[in-house]
Amino acid sequence: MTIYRSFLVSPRPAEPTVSRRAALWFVGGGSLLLFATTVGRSFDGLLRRTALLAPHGGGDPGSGPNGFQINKTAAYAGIDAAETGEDAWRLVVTGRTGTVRLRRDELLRLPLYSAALPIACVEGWSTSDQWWRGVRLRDLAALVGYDDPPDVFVESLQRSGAFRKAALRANQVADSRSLLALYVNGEELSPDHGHPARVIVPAAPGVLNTKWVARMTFGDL
Ligand SMILES: Nc1nc2c(c(=O)[nH]1)N[C@H]1C(S)=C(S)[C@@H](COP(=O)(O)O)O[C@H]1N2
Ligand SMILES: [Mo]
Repeated sequence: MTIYRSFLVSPRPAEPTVSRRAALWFVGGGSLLLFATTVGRSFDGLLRRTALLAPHGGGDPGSGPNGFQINKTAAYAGIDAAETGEDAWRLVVTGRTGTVRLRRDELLRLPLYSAALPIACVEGWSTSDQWWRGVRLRDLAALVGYDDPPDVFVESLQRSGAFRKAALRANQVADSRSLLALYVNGEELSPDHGHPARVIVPAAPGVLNTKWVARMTFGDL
């Protein structure tokens, strides 16, 4: 930081502003960073090869539907294609002013926004940024009576398992990057990534990014 600053504020740019020692430190720091990245990557590779921790998207980081790995497949979660289809699926949103049931095509008529966000699973893997597109969580809160977003309790079509539900804090709902995503990387969400709709929020463990969302209940939890 200080090195950068001394570059920026240097009154006489022609003069060398980085001492030899600082330059060495800088280069050293650079290769350390490179080293750390490489170690991280091969560590990642090891994790991917161990059956227990490996994401189920395949052997390499970018594989899986929509171009990135998956945690639990739709089949594993017991998601039936019949309940995710246009005719059957409704998003049930509840809040201060009551309950709203939205078809997918109705959701798509709300303002859609994009956010580049990764999925970071506590099991030890994460994706690079993926390009999500969907409805802002705070807009869904507004639909049921909140100008100031409260917490939300999100439930999946998935009937059992610890990951079928998640609670998000008011500040996570308020973040303009927090979406109920309908698309990722320019495509429809694939079944395994949570079709027809899934949560994506910034800077949170992957487990909060509930897939196959069926119900959202706003209100302080
Ligand atoms: N309904 C449901 N949502 C879920 C899960 C799940 O098992 N069921 N797994 C969570 C976990 S632990 C992670 S890391 C992410 C993984 O998302 P992905 O499979 O699309 O990569 O989804 C989250 N959402
Ligand atoms: Mo996860």
